[in-house]
Amino acid sequence: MNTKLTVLAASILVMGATQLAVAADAPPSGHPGTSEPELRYKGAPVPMGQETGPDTASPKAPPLTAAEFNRAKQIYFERCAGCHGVLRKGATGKPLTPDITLQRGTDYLKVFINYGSPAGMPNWGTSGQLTEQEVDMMARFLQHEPPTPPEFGMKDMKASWKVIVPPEKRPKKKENDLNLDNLFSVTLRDAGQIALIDGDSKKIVEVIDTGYAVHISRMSASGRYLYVIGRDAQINLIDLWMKHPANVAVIKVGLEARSVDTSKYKGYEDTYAIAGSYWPPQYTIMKGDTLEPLKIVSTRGFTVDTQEYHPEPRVASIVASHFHPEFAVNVKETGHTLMVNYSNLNNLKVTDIGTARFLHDGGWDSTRRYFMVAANQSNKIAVVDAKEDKLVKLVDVGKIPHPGRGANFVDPKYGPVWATGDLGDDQIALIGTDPVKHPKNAWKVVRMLKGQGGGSLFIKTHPKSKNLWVDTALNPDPAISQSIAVYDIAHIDKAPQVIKIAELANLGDGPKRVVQPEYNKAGDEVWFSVWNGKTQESAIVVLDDKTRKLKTVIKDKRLITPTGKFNVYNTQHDVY
Ligand code: DHE
Repeated sequence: MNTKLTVLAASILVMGATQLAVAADAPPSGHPGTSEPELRYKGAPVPMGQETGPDTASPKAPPLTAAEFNRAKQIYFERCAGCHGVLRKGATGKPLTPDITLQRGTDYLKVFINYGSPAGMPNWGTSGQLTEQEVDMMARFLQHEPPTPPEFGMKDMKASWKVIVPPEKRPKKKENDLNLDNLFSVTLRDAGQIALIDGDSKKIVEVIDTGYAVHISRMSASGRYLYVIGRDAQINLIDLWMKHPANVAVIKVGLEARSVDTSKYKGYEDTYAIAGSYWPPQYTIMKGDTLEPLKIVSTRGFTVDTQEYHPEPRVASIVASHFHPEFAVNVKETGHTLMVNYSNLNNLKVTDIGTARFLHDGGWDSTRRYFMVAANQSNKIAVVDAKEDKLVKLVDVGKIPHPGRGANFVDPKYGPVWATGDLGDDQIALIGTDPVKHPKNAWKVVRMLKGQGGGSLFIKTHPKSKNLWVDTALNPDPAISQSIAVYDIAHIDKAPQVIKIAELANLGDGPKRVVQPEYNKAGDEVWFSVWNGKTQESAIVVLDDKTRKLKTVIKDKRLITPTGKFNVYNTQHDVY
């Protein structure tokens, strides 16, 4: 391991010992002006702590000892960088660069850190999360030049890249009896693992080590390869054809990341993988079957509206187009959706579509032509036409939309719609998606449903289902975060039924957040994670979609902090 990676590994160990701010059992913010779901969600730690360049004390700033500098840096990455940016140039939170902080001075900064602000800054001091000494130390630290984490280029990627089983040594055909179409890859977030669960028997087939605070899984076009990304920007490539599916390649594409996908256009099935990083701000195209890094592209640039330079616009969701050999790469802070054409990597063609700032998650409409992506802090959904490669519309929705990949169904009155729930309020927006047969409704909010409350993360249905499921995993009220709302699509304007999912799991203590509905391949079962703290028991609850009655509870001591669940067939074919 080279020095940089050794330092990184050490910093990850440090982070591993710290409880994540956004973990299921994170303490509430306690600040009246700050919505708790928002804080739980976005104020997450950056897994890099010590992995920064040399510390430079600024002569004009109040003094800090080396030990204080190190501790302050750690606290900054754990608690502040998620909102204020790694470089402190501002992201969803305000910029905190020395030109601003020096003018404010220590006392002013201390008040802010202590009491928070109605604009969303938590009260780190009065909530007891930082001691008086720590508040004072942070106020002084913020007046020094921000320590900058290193870049991560081809040399670093190659040093981290390992092909565990080369393609020629892999099976020529499927060597296990698994019904791969109905296999689920389940994120075991705080264990840094995924569990492969057989959707037919509901048994755990394998538990596989992945990156730190593992985040999402995506499937190759053929359904053979599973790609898993951790927050530490580690990608694990798992071959589902092996007798015992296992890692066949691994790489790190940066210091922090969230998204991965694979080429799905005809003729390019399984050819390329792509991952977007939060730090450094870049995306990397890799060989699909080995993860060999081929091309790295920076996303630094200008905001779409005010056209100001942003030094660290993070890469949020990425999806693979079905209309062109392209990936849609969403650059968060600047608000650009990049259609990256992978047919010629040396002469890379990128169509830069200006959408809206703070792009986050999203999914296709039912025709897979229009990509619907949440610009979350802008309270908008951007509709991108992947055939014509252009912005169709920015649709105003509720506060902080968070669709996951969203839900497609046919509204009894308005025709085909795609839906999102919100983190910041109790609304669920239904947006018309059929410009041909329902042109009047297209790209408009045709209905706003009322949900259980804010803190919604994921919404789901299936083409064969008559139900629409909406979670409220981050709502501060346990009665709401532990249950799910289900709407009858045929009577979509009727109040939803509320099902107490966590209660069905019959677990011990803990937050037991009910998160991310996911269907099986047949579309007749829906799975929910009951996400508990790392040392508490969690479970997956499976309901019969038609009767809405309990089918099974999956419990196993290896099911540590299950969150996202990815059915192979539905993920491979973008069914949602
Ligand atoms: Fe996620 C998707 C980023 C916290 C569970 N999350 C995404 C995507 C992004 C993102 C950009 C879209 C990826 C894509 O489609 O290519 N998530 C972030 C964050 O920046 C954030 C707010 C804070 C952080 O530090 O990571 C964050 N995410 C969480 C969680 O705390 C969740 C609830 C639990 C967990 O496992 O960590 C969580 N995110 C998920 C899931 C998806 C996701 C399950 C995929 C949903 C899907 O159906 O595709």
